[in-house]
Amino acid sequence: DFSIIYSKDLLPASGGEKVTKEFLHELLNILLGYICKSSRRSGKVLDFHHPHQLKEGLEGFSLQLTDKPETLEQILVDCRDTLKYGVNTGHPRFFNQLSSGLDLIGLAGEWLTSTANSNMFTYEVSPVFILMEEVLLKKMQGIVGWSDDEGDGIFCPGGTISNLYSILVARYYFYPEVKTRGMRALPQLAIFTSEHVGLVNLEGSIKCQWKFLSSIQSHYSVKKSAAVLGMGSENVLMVKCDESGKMIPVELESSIVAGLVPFYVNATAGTTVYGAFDPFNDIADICHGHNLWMHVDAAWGGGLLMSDRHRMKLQGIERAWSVTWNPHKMMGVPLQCSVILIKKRGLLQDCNELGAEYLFQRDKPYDVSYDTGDKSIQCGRHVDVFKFWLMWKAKGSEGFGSQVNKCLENAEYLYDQLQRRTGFELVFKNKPEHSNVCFWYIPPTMRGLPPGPDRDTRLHQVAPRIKHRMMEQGSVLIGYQPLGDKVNFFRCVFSNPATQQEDVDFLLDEITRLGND
Ligand code: ABU
Repeated sequence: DFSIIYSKDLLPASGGEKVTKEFLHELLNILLGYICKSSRRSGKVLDFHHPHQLKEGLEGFSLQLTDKPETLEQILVDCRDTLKYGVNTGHPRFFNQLSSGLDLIGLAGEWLTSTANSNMFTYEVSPVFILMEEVLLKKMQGIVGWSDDEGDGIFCPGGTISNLYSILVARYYFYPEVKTRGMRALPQLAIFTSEHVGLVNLEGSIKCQWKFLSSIQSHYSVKKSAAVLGMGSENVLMVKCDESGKMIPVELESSIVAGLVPFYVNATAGTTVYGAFDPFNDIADICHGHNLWMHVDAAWGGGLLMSDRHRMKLQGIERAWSVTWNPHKMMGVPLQCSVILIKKRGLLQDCNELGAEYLFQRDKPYDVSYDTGDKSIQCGRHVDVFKFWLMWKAKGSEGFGSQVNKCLENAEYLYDQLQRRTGFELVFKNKPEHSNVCFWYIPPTMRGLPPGPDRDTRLHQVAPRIKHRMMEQGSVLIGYQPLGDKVNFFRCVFSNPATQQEDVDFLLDEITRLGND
């Protein structure tokens, strides 16, 4: 009876072992119930409530904190409710984000990680996890195509931070004095990235034809990093892309000659919206010719390196000086799990090391090069490595490869269906390279309208309206956005191995049903 038991009765309270086990068993039952339901197609993807409704409290679920402790009975109810009002990102019909699914080995890894409750800064407190990090980083560097005597890296919190590391280290490589003297010691530097990755204020730079013409912002991490690092977001220069979202090398070449003091180019493996892969070899040639740091943001596309069928899309990535790769996206590792790989050894440490003596003493009784925490810009660092290591053990590299292949097969199936069904239009005609499929739904009343501003104005409102209805019904979830001169369109992405072709059919049926005006 948990109604008279409180957290103080759990371990380490004396005699608390029995009640601790009972409490955790009860919690486990809640989690298992949720896990089993999460992949059932009959269940909802979400039970949407507005912020004010959740804040006001629903059916006894209150977010407010009290001075007096609650009973464990209430704590268990709170756990159940938290899951109930959240979004089931493991549902086979959750297509909203690049990271989705619920890998059970990964989940087991996350549970173990929380149980160990350790910190990644030193070997002394995380001996096993530190060595696992080394094993995984080496493995990933090998897969990228770097030789055994090159490669360094660190796990960090998300792709944006991984990209930030790459700019930080690149800047240090060319201008090591920045570490002590700051930006005043440097010329005005320019960073280059594709317009599908940066963020363009179209009001300023491209003529607006329609009022809804959007910023091109597939992913904003490069601009954000430039702002955080004191380099200025305006010094990130956008390189034009072709129709399918790939950076055009000659455009890069011409922006470089025109610009400030160039030092860094971000190429992308799998842009956020289109899933495009830049031409890495061409970009590497240009970087080599101008002595520029070449980074590949493979946060989303890195997973394709695991597939024999698809890894050629990343040809040339081995020539990059740094690579971002998020196993929490295409490889299905539970959030969060992101890596920055740096080709030249020692740079990461030199760039970030401050040698705090309360952590990184040099006279410890072991090889202190394993105190890798000073490579990081953080102090405390979560253990993101174990769940990934455990999944790799459980699937092998081959298992990840099959998982990726399956997701891309689903994307191809959707691409084919969109061309067969009435009322759907592809945003770009080419077969998708990644698992992103971008399309419009044209409601019956709009079919036959001539192209032009009036049609665009109406079409711009279609995807948000359908998504609104989708959220209310909770049957399926997919994202939408405008991009450049393209009005709001749906982006479907596949990264959940639980998704089957029947879910793709369901998605299209549901859009048709909800989009009927
Ligand atoms: N890091 C980009 C994530 C965006 C998305 O899931 O759609």
